[in-house]
Amino acid sequence: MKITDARVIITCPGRNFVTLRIETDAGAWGLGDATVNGRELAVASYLTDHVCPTLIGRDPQRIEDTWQYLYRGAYWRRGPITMAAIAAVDTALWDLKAKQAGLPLYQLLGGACRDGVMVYGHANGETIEETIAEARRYVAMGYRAVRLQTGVPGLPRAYGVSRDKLFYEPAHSADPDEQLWSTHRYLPVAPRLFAAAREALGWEVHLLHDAHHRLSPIEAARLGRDLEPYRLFWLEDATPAEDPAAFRLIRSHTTTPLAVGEVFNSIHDARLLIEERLIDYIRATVVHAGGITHLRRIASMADLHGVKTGCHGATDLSPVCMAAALHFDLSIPNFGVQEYMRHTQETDRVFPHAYRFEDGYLHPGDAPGLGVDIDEALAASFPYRRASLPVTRLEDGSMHDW
Ligand code: CS2
Ligand code: MG
Repeated sequence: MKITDARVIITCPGRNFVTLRIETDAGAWGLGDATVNGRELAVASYLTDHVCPTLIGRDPQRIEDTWQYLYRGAYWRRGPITMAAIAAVDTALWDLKAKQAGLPLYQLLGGACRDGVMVYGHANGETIEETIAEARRYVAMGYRAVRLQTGVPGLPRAYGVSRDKLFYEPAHSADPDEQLWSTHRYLPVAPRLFAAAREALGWEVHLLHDAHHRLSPIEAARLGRDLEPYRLFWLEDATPAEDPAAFRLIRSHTTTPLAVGEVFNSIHDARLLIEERLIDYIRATVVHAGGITHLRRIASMADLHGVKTGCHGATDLSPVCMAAALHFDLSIPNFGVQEYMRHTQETDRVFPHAYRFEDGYLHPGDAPGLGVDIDEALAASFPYRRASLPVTRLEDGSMHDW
């Protein structure tokens, strides 16, 4: 079997998505997600200009060899753009192989380890009351885990607190929107939110929170301690993810479980955190961490050290990535939870998919391959729109993480 075509499809059904489609002389084809929020065209060019020409004529069945060829062969290893491009090829090849076998991908990955994939939804509100009302809606829909984010008085439009309900899109303007941050204002609010949430929602539902890399290590340690009485499932991205040693300090002060890694693209980003057991959940996901082949390696290393997975699943990860993550989640022993932000109806129409939500769990379905298609004619009716993630300044106008 030979690859005869590899092309990039860019579409914006509410937000931008970059998808790679690989075709073969045997008629089998596969899809891979290559979306990097706010930097979509860089990955599209990396694929179209540098990777796709080298794929033509290759045997699509050689998934590991192709991964090594693209990773080692480029000389410039790692990095979000490179790894998203490799991820797209890798995902498309797994999709193709599973379709050839007539099996849903999770069967090729060793079969199901569980009946379904527990997911968490997103409750956002300007006030604590509004956030809790949203969380109630998720619990009523059957969710067993909910992430809670609330507005901070004095900080208009805090990052990660969506005004939209059910959907959430931080990249909302062509040029970066400038937002304000003050940890001093935020720190007392989060424990109040979770005290009220436990009071209103009880203790059965899992509660999660994301600090979006905004705290210093000692502030994160304080927040972790203050949240201990409310037994969070996790506190995510407490400090900037490029400084793993900061987690030694946080870990030594708090028993609140810690999650990090949605911005990781390589096993090397996660190594110290996992080997020293500084985190409880690793957030790396298929598209941003080198595809299924590389993510399996990260998950195996995590399993050795008692760390579970919690794949990133925001709306900027396309249904192709979501499906790939679900097949992966179903098949690994150390799965923890999967983030699930719903896509818009337009996105779901462009990417018809077999995965389904039931009783707080997602299941990838039993269609051969990933179980996701792309309606190319419809995709073409939603042309690319430049969109950037916001930039954050402190109250004195300076730029620092905290
Ligand atoms: C967030 C993301 O889902 C999360 O946990 O941190 O929404 C993140 O802000 C976006 O995916 C960035 O593209
Ligand atoms: Mg996050």
